[in-house]
Amino acid sequence: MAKTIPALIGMPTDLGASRRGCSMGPEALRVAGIHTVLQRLCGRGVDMGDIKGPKVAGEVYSNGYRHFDTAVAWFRTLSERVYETLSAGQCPVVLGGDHSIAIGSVSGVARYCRERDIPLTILWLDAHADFNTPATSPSGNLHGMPVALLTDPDSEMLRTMGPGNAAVAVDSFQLIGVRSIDRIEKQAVLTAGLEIYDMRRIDETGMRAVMDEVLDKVKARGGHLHVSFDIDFLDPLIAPGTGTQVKGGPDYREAQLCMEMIYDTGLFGSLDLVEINPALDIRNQTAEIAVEMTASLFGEQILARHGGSKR
Ligand code: HAR
Ligand code: MN
Ligand code: MN
Ligand code: MN
Repeated sequence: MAKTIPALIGMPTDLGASRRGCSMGPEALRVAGIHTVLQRLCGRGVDMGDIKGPKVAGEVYSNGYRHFDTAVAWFRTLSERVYETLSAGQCPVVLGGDHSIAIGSVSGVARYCRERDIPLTILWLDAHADFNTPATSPSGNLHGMPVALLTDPDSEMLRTMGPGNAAVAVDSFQLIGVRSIDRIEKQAVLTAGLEIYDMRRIDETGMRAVMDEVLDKVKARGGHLHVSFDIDFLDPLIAPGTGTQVKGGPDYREAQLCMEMIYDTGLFGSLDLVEINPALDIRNQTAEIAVEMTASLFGEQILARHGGSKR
């Protein structure tokens, strides 16, 4: 899918997070030049503009969720847009927004793959496991729940989003960079058998060995690779513009290697860029780093390797 046409889809919402501001993420990424970079690397690219959805008025809690009804409307639209984009042979690049929007994007990708019998792997790059449920969440915030809600066969969220939005198998997910899990969430992760490459693992063996192991599994499976990139994956020293910083993440080169190795598989086909909060950033540096990481995912290389791209 590497030669595909990237299609930017803005999701300007922060209803899944406590701290407001990542609704400005799509514009910050555009200002940082994401469109120009992708056009340079892919020859062309389209900007489909921003999805529109309901604004949140005050705090609305129901059944352990904050803003369930509002979220459903946004996610349903995104799921359809991502599905249509893939069906048109393009590569959706979803500009968040908080990480709950991945419920919409992954759901759309999963529908596309399911209908065509294409195996799907989701690389979840994140400081957090995002495996809370309304029952376990300390906050009710949807951005702490997407992996759990996407993998639950009885998911109230997916059901309410409508037909086509079915649960994704737990073993489709590979989490990388995790270093913050809530107490009950940790138990749930173990019970579910979710595959997590935490920071200690990266420290012990290095990013290269971790990515070799993960990507060997991805290549054996084949099919479609979706990358859900939560910017808090990165060390906050290089990416401070995010609402839930956690110390001790991958540094610039570790993260770039991760992206370069993903590109090399030739299976990468859709992307979320989430949790960039311009209200907390310094001169848009976090959005700029996100664009630099995205460039590597789309094949930018220091020097051509493996007889591959000279871009
Ligand atoms: N685990 C906490 C919660 O569920 C914090 C989750 C923060 N999530 C994100 N996305 N920033 O990874 O509330
Ligand atoms: Mn996340
Ligand atoms: Mn996170
Ligand atoms: Mn390190």
